[in-house]
Amino acid sequence: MTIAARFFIAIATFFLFATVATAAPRTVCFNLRFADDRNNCPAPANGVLRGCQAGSDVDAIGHQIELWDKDQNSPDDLIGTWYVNGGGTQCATFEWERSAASLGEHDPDVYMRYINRVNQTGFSNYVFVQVVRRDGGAHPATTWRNGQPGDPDRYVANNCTAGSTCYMFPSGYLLPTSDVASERAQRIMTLDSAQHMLQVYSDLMNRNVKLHFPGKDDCTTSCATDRENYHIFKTQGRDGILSTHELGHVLQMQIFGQDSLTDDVSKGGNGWSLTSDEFDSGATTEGWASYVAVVSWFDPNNSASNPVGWSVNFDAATPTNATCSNNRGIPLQVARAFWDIDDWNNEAGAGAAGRARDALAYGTLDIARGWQHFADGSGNRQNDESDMHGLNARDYYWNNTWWLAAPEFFETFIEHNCLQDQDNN
Ligand SMILES: [Ca+2]
Ligand SMILES: [Ca+2]
Ligand SMILES: [Ca+2]
Ligand SMILES: [Ca+2]
Ligand SMILES: [Zn+2]
Repeated sequence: MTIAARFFIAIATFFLFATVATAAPRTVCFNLRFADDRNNCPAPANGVLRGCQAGSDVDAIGHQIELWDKDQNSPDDLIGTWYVNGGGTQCATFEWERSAASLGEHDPDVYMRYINRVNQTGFSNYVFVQVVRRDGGAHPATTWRNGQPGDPDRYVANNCTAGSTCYMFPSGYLLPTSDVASERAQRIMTLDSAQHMLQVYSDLMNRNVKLHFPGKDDCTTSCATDRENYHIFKTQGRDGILSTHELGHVLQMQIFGQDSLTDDVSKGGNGWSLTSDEFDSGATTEGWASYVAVVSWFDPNNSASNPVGWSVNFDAATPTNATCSNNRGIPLQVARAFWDIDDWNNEAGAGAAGRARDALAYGTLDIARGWQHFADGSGNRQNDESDMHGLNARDYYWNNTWWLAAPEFFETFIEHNCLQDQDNN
C-alpha cells in the first residue's frame, strides 16, 4: 500500500525531479494510529463507513503527517507532507539526492510529526480541517523525533538508503497518545470524526475549516460560527456525531457563500433536540446538519445501513408525532426527509404519513447541491430568508423541482415525513 503525496509539496521541486534521471527514491513505512474512545458513532458493521472502535487503537486514515530528516549538527529538514491513505502499514516515497532537504547528506534519518489536520482520501479537492485552540492558534504537533530516554532514535528510520524499504518503529505502531482522557487524545478523536464528513462532502467545499477544540465556553452544545470555523465543547470531543453535525452547517454556509444561517430554535425555549418542536427554519437547518452528521457515518447506498444518531433511527418510517401536522417543526423529520431522498432502503409510509412512500435514492452530493439553487437575498426561497419559518424544506423542494425532478420528490421528501404543513411563504 502507498500513501499519497500531497500535491502542494512544491510543483517546482517535482518538475526538477522529473528531469533528473539519477535521483534515487527512498521509501519509508509506518503504521500511524490513534486511541479511539468515542461514543455516538457506529461500530464497524455492514453499511457503516469506517466505524468507531472505542477501546482500540485505530488507523489514522486521512490524517496528515510530515516527514523530517533528523540532523545532529544542523536544523532538521522537512522532507514533505503526506496523508494516510488507507489502513495498516503505509509507505511514503520521495526523492532524496536532489531534494531541498538533503543538503548533501548521503541518507536521511526519517521521523514523523503529526500535524493535527485531516483531508478526504483519494480526493480531488484540497480542503482540510485543522484542529486548533479555542482562540484559533495552533496546537503543538506530535513529534517522534526524540524517542525515549536511552533510545533517542526509537522511532527514527536511520540512514534510509536507496533501494531498500525503511521503517519507523517496525515492531509496533506510532500513537500520539494512549491517554484517552487527555485533551490531545480527544482532539484527535473529534478531528477523525471531521474526516468522515470530508470523506463524503469535501468535493463541494471551497474553504479550509478550523475545528476549535476545546471550543468556546459559551457554546456548550458545540456550534459552527461561520463558514470556516466551528467549536466542539471541551467535554464533547468523544462525541462522534457532533463534529459531522457542525460541519453540516459549515457546508451549507460555504454553498450559500455566507457566514450565517437562518436557524430559529427559540420555540419552546432556546435550543433544540432531535424531537423538539421548533419553528420551520430551526427544524430545517438543524435537521439538515443532523442528516449530514449521519450520512457521514452510514452509507445510504446500502440497503442494510441502519442509520442511528443520538440513539434515534433516521430511517424509521413512522413520523415522530402521531398527528401529521405536528411534525413540521421536528428536526428529526427533516433529517429523515433528506436521508430518504438519499437512501436505497425505500420503505412504505407509516403512521401519520399514511400511504406516502419513500420512493427515491438520489446521490448525496446532488442533494447537497440543492442548496446551490437558492438565490442570494432575504425573500421567500432565498438563502437568507429572514422570518422564523423561512428557509425550510418546502423552500428546498420548490427550488429543486427541476433538479431532483422525479415525480416522487414531493411524496418522498415532504409527505413521507409529514412536512407538508411547513410554511410555503
Ligand atoms: Ca426550541
Ligand atoms: Ca430512499
Ligand atoms: Ca428510507
Ligand atoms: Ca420560505
Ligand atoms: Zn446544529
